[in-house]
Amino acid sequence: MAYDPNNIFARILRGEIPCKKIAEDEHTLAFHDINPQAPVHALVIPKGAYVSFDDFSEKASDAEIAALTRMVGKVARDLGCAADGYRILSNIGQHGHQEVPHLHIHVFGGASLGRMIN
Ligand code: DGP
Repeated sequence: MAYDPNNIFARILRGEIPCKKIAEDEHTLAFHDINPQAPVHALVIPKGAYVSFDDFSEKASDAEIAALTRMVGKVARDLGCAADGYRILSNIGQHGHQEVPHLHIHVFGGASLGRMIN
């Protein structure tokens, strides 16, 4: 799938649409989800044009991959989730029910989340 430069997260990255920013570095941006599914629900995205984790895992530089990983952990710690635990998730493509075609890692926390896989 070709990257759509007008997807909503690309527009957030360009500052065309506001977001509740949590943190930012050279390669990543973290912000609160507009429709939170848990007391903490953050999104961490790369600044590069990657449709999904599939795309990112194949094409991103080691620096971009490291930055995204570090930012996910930092956001979870900064939002107070590290002690009691949290969940990270990325929906990928049609079967994954991905809605926004720019890679995003969901960070859920702040409450017991229930089991997803038994
Ligand atoms: P997914 O199904 O994994 O593609 O989830 C997309 C998420 O993006 C969903 O939890 C809602 C969130 N979202 C969609 N539009 C916006 C927006 O304009 N701002 C913010 N902050 N989040 C958004």
